[in-house]
Amino acid sequence: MSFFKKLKNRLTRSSDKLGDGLDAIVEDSVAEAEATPDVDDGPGLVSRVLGRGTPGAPKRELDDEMLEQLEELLISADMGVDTALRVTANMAEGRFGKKLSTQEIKDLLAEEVARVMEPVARPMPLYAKKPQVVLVVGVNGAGKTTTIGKLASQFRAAGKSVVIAAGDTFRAAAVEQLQIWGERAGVPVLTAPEGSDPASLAFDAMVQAEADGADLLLIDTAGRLQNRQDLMEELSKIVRVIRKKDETAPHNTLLVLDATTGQNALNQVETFQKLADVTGLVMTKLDGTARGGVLVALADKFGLPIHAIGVGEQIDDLDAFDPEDFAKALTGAGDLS
Ligand SMILES: Nc1nc2c(ncn2[C@@H]2O[C@H](COP(=O)(O)OP(=O)(O)OP(=O)(O)O)[C@@H](O)[C@H]2O)c(=O)[nH]1
Ligand SMILES: [Mg+2]
Repeated sequence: MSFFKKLKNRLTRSSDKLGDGLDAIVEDSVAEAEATPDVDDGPGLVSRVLGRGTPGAPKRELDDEMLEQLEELLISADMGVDTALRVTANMAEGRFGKKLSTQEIKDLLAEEVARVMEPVARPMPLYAKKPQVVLVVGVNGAGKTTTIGKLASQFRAAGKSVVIAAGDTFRAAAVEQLQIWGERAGVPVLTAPEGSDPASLAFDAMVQAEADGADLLLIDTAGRLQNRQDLMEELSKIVRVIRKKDETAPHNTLLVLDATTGQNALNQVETFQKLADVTGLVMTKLDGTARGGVLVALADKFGLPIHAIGVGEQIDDLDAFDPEDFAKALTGAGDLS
């Protein structure tokens, strides 16, 4: 299955919501106009006239009212107010007063979304450094451990040797979960007893990964801590300790975000940027959420690279982020209907 089809299937709820909303924006206005025909210049009449060559494709004039409806629709899809306003303003530029069909509106919207997303669609950079240390952070339940399993599997398939450090030492279940992922991915998982210091495990993992000649060391961290102060101290201690071994580490700090949290993802980026030197994002749970628009807001606001997106719970449910496919899937522009 092509990436687009898969994403479209998985993003169904986002794209249905946006796509249906866009359909309604044109169709409602046309239905309204037809119910109260304006003999001079009603959109119903005009669309009937214009629609001669394209039966079944009603058009609507791009005016203030339509822009407002578009803004509302984008905000309801979690694009955030600032981004929704910017995207609709860009769409309207040079097109005010023009008649547009739903398909044309979807295409324009997809184009704008793709333009915002293009600069952030970058895979996780790989360096010559051995081991390249990847610290994975994020709130409780965001999908850190799952993403590490998926990443380990992908890097391994690409011929890299990978080691995972189970840095969430607070829960025995967290270590077990990571061990299962390690088995699936065929990657060793370094663990420490429950309750032991994650920073010292990270250091031991550095030593081990170096001795093994590993290309990549993926370090999992705990999402659930008493408070932000604890989380900050924990993360900065891990960084401090691994820098004793390699002062350039960590080489990547991935922030994992759960798409279903919607606008809250923006707050999480702000918080984690204060706690750690976030170098890139992974957005999980894009399958089955109607909140995919938050990615556009994130890209627009922070410009951090989006390395990958999670589209399911299985090991191969992590995809590279493709801005055009994403934009089409989100807006329903790729629909043939
Ligand atoms: N549908 C879907 N579920 C996902 C995705 N990524 C992770 N999950 C699920 O989200 C839940 C939490 O994932 P974890 O990987 O345990 O999250 P975590 O960030 O490690 O959580 P803590 O260790 O508690 O901080 C699990 O049930 C995963 O299967 C995704 O892309 N799509
Ligand atoms: Mg975890």
